[in-house]
Amino acid sequence: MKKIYFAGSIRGGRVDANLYHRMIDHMKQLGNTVLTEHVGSSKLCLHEQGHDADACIYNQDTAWLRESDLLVAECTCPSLGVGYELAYAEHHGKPVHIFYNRSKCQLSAMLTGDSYFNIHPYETEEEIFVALDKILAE
Ligand code: 6K6
Repeated sequence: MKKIYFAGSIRGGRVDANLYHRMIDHMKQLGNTVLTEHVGSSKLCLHEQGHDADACIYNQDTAWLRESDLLVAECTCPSLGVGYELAYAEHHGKPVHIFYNRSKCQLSAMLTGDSYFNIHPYETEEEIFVALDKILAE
């Protein structure tokens, strides 16, 4: 069973928050630990909270990234924080799986052009779950 860092947009916009929740639930149901369950929560505080509170978020999230076995990101809604986490995970040698809905967005060339990343374009939600089953069985 794996420790998964799930990355999804927070201050970048919460339009896909329910999808994040379903992806997190699916990975947990397979018996994995998702370190960042709050990313799928509807009750997150979205506002800047001052340097000290944001520093706590940064320190906790980067510690979880270093502790994780892999990173799974849903990138349809662009997010600076998620972009940072992807580069941080690459720097620390963590496997990175990036999902995006190809009918809703075009992924940044800084992601599609980086052969380190495993990129999973999808059109239906079912495709996400099939891919997650395969990734997490490895
Ligand atoms: C929790 C406690 C106080 O405030 C909060 C809410 N904020 C965040 N909590 C935890 N992780 C966060 C928070 N804001 C951003 N992140 C991390 O950055 C998450 O791991 C997301 O994957 C990513 C989202 O970045 P933005 O730029 O869209 O916010």
